[in-house]
Amino acid sequence: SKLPDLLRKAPKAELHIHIEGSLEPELIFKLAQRNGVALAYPNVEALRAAYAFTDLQSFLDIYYAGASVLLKEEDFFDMAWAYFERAAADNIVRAELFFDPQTHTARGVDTGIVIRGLHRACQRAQSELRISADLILCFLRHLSEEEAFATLEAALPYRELFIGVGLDSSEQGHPPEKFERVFAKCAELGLHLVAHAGEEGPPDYVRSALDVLKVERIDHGVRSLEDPALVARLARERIPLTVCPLSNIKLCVFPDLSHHNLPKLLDAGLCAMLNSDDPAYFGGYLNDNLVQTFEALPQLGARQAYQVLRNSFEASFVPAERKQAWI
Ligand code: ES4
Ligand code: ZN
Repeated sequence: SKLPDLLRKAPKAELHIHIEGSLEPELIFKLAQRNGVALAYPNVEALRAAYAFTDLQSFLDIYYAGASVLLKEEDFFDMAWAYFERAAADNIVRAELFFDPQTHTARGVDTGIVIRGLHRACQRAQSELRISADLILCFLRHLSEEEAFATLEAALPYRELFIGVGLDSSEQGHPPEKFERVFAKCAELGLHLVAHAGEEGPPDYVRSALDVLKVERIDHGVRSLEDPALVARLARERIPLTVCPLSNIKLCVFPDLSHHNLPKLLDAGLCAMLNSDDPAYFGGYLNDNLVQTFEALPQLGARQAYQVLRNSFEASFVPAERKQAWI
């Protein structure tokens, strides 16, 4: 079939990529050496062998450990630039990158170091690779709302260098309601709003992300299908779901790609598209997600391929004029 080739070559947008999750083991070891950081693993192979996850938390533990090598502005630049080179190879023309300041401030790395390094890589992606790129600051939901407010405060001198905020990390037991006030403040600041919901957590978390946090997109949202009234609403309001198939398999949300619910989400008329989430940890970048998912699910054909690519642009936070040119 020619579909995999079309998927690979088509222009596309990536809207759900944690830039710290693009840190490949080789770069982790290079940065550890450069910065004199000790790692709990003797080499790249041993680290990669530890990438066997049973759920979200088992992944997050090793993801935060990997990020411990990031100290200098140049480290953040190098990490993001490595992602953009991969993105260009996948014909990504628009990328919205999540980053987690609290993962770094906890180690004494200033928010300005993080944002400036990532922003320089975004600028170079535009000038050298013709990739339109922006940053979305994520609050860690296992921490308090007070800590989220402090994170926002520290980022405000760089307000023009990010376009929105998100909510990530451990979902279960940390409902969207916990962050109602800080998201209201972000809305006042004119920031775009998104949140992870319905990845491991229940459909009610998707509903409260919409009603309480007033987010414009839901990250993952695959468990929404357990609630038909919610699905009808997501379709009616055209709320985008940033779906990450390889992530869902690695974190045991579905047993394998042939059991993923993407065909049902699309049949329900939802604005779903594919994303890589944490490509260095989940075994593939965006084109790997697209090709493997379409190969594993015979219900997905050319119509659905066109739909998910189109949805990726429709759901992106680019000005309407430019969006029109892509769609
Ligand atoms: C994440 Cl897959 C996933 N879910 C929630 N938070 C995250 N942070 C990085 N990857
Ligand atoms: Zn994610």
